[in-house]
Amino acid sequence: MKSSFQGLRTRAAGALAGAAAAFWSASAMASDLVGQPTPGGIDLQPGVTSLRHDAIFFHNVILLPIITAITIFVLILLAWVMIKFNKRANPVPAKFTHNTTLEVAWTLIPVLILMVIAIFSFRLLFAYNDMPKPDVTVKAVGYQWYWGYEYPDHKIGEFVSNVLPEDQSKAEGRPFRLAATEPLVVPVNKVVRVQVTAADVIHAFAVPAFGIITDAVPGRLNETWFKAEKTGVYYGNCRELCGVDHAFMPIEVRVVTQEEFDAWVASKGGSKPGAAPAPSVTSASAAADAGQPAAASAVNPAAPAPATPEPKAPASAPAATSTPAPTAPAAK
Ligand SMILES: [Cu+2]
Repeated sequence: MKSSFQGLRTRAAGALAGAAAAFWSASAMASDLVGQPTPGGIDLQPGVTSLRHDAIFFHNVILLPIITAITIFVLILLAWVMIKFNKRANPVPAKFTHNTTLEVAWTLIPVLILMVIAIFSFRLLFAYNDMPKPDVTVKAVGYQWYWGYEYPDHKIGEFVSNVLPEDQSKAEGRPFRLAATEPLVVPVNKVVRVQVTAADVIHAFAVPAFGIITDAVPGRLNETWFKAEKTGVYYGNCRELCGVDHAFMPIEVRVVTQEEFDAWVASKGGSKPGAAPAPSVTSASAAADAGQPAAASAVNPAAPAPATPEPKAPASAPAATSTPAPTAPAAK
């Protein structure tokens, strides 16, 4: 699926990619920032995952030329009608009401266009859905108004990621409202599964450079994935209007080498998946957030299914929180 997309991409690059795509991207490409928006930039933010490349291809090479061609065609038709068939140029209008050839054409041609779009669209949709075996699982919980991150397989309990204050952002030369106090750290060229949920209202986890956006819904565990090709810092935001500080819950993802990632995991008190279970702080910290996060901690035990059984979590979760937590009993 992916290879056919790539093959098409290279073939189309020579022929089709010209015109619209080149026009749009050339103007902004020279100075495009990777992983964050470019001031005054047009075109989509460049990406570092294969899905993002496919999505950009779909937009720039398939959709944009089709939309442009249809718009120009309709514009020409309108102009033709206005000039040729106005009252002065054509005082006696024709009386016919049907034209079979024309009617068949204006039914069939749009159907064919939609079918072409659907082929590419569904391919992309399936590619998004086909998550390879994940190497790293992270859980992102949306709160009003910050993110909580957790690495269930690495036994790293939930930690809070807030917006980096403006003065601090300036001092450190990092983009305000994109930089976060605690980044999400992931290894490069590894499949990262992101499980997304929320504890209060609906949020959405979006990182344009990875081409992902997933709703964070209380009581639901959504899932998406990415595999970053390059190390670097990639920014995203909450993408669902969630209250007054919606604009202040950025997502900062640091893609690092495996060694750096292992060091970071160790610095967070985590362990490699499959290693002896470290004293788990997962359920304790989730419960310590008190009140509303109950939904998030209730969802937790069922889904991630860590390699080592963790009897403590299901046992302590219902005790610590006031909700009955119906999903708790033994995962798998
Ligand atoms: Cu929001």
